[in-house]
Amino acid sequence: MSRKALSAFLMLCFLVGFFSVADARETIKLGVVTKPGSAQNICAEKFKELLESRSDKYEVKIYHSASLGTETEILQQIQLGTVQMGIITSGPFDVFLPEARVIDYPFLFSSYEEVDRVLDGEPGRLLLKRLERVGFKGLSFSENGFRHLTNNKRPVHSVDDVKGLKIRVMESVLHKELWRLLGANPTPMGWPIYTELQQGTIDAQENPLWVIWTYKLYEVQKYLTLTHHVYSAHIDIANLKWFNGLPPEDQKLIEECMIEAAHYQRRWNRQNEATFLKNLKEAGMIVDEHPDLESFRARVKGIRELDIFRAKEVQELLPLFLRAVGRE
Ligand code: EAX
Repeated sequence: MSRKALSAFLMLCFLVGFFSVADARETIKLGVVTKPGSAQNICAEKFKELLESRSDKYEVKIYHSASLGTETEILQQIQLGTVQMGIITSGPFDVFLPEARVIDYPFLFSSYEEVDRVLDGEPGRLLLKRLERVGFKGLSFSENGFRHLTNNKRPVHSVDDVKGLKIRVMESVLHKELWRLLGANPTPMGWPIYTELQQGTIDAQENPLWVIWTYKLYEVQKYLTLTHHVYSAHIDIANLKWFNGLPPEDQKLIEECMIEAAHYQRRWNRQNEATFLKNLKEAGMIVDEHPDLESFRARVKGIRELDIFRAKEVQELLPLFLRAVGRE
């Protein structure tokens, strides 16, 4: 090889090497159960955009539309470390960490301001920290929203109308107990559930308005009751071991990007809520906007006495959350 050819060859090797190093971003697998356009996905996409624009070290690959299974299954994969991150509804966390169910305590929050104050404050921080016990790094809370009841049997105005409804609930210990207390016949199932509703295996389900709209549940559910019975967060998490193995400045960046994405997504949820309700009415759902919530509250009053809330680790957090909303 002539000297000229050799130096051209070396230059080529250098350039190839340079570009492949510059392009070698580490892939972060991030799981959400929902499809594009959903609350979880809005947060995931924002996080991806922020992190990839602020660092050239990572590429975020979003696994969505149940491609990794149900939320419970995604949580298991994050725990194992085969998936690094996830944006997961708070409900199913209580199978992994009982105290996570304090967020979903029925009728806990009465406004979004209260939600932000508590989840962004000390109680929320403590709960995120507790997740480390089961192998998760808790980064932030984004939002599923206040949950409402839909069914295909009859208008539900007071709690007595719930009696005997076959309702799908999340794979959560609390949600199953809650609907049992309310008089329904609850079956825990992962997401999605359109087919089960369509085929009539179940009569009812409960979810925030965006879900009922985005997943076209109005096609298979006639009645909507604005029960606001549970505020549902997403907990935005990473595998703890993976996260702790990253350079500190990257940990900080990832956390910042997720917090920012979560705040962006909460705004999106709140800004669009009225439109979702309008759309659902226009789609023909029969909506009870002012149900007899007192009857619901009265029925679940004793929930605190159940073992699921008396467990020691739950008791360590519940009073804190109740106090934070002025309930004790
Ligand atoms: O976000 O399973 C559920 O009911 C969740 O709210 C669902 O993932 C939609």
